[in-house]
Amino acid sequence: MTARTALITGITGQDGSYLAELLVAKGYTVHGIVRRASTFTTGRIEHLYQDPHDADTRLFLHYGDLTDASRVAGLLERVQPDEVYNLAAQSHVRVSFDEPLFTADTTALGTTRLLEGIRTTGLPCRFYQASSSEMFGASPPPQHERTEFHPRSPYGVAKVYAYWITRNYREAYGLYAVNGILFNHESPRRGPTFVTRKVAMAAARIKAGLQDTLYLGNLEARRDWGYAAEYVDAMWRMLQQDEPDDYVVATGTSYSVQDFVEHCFAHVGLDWRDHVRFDERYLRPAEVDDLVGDASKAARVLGWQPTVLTPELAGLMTDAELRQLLGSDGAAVPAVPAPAHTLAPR
Ligand code: NAP
Ligand code: F7E
Repeated sequence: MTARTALITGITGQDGSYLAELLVAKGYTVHGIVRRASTFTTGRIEHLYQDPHDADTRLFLHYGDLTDASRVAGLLERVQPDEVYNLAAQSHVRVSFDEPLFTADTTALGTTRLLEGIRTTGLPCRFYQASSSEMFGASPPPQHERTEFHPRSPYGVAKVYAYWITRNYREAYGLYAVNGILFNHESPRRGPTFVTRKVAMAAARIKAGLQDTLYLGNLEARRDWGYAAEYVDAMWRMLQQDEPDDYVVATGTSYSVQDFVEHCFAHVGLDWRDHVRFDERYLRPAEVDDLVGDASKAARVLGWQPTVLTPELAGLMTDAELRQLLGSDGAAVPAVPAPAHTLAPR
């Protein structure tokens, strides 16, 4: 056990919640930055939350936004973290085509605001940047740490900027700053408009008789899908090395969107062809066709290995949705709200 302090941006997101769990379990005091909204956005970390008045509280939340440089610097000064994990981003690729400037401000410049805050306050902390396989874009697989970047979306471009500013602060100022280049990782906590969660939710809802049709875009794109709960461990390992470096984190396997759909529907005894329909609104102006990561460096240096591969992931995500829908006696619970993607077409 350790008495270290971590600051997590994006703590309310999928990865932020798993990372907060991991660090609290390791004995860290964890501080998270939360955007102010008119409703609570802390659902994914509710189980970790303790009254800040309790003497043994080790999770603290602070309002803040990566677009606000003075707030970011002020929080760094106040929290005095040993480790900073920058997970905050406008992380949806399709949305980044609609909101390229907001995506750049948060996902690219937000990283510089944090790094500048660390540099100007002189904090001796370690910095993790959530880089993405989307940076490889059109470069053919398998992709590894030396593969050329060819991003295909404003999101991918913003992540390339964030990758290089992280390396630049390492080279220019000697900061301990690393890039984790993570391939797609999913879980029951995945946002409902990403394809895996959207499919798992629909398969369960169709099985429960609450929905009949699922509209999707490109079924041919291939992704290297791993399990988010395992990937946050790789983030932590990167900050425990003697020297800062960059690492690809992936399973090394590739499946198409159609494969994922088939797995989820077959898992609940359905034929996907009876329910899935095409809708062009889910296509992107430019697509990333084929991502397969080579994570041999992470295995060799960090001792990190994935254990959950895509077929198992599809099963566990679909099971989680079914558990949400079905009562303990197996009866369908009728008052389940419609999934977000039916409200906001994304
Ligand atoms: P996510 O679920 O979309 O979470 C994103 C987090 O960023 C949320 O907590 C969100 O807050 C916060 N955020 C967004 N804009 C912000 C801003 N301007 N200021 C402060 N916070 C802001 O993403 P994720 O899947 O956990 O991914 C974590 C990170 O890894 C992201 O940077 C993502 O781009 C990157 N990444 C993800 C994957 C993947 O497959 N999941 C792969 C490679 C890289 P709200 O809750 O208020 O929206
Ligand atoms: O799309 C296709 C879509 O939105 C996967 C983010 O975490 O991983 C994620 O980005 C594929 C694409 O994830 C639908 O065209 C078909 O080819 O689940 P996604 P993503 O774009 O790979 C990377 C590594 C990140 O860093 C990002 O932050 O699925 N697809 N039909 C669809 N996608 C969506 N969302 N919805 C559909 O209806």
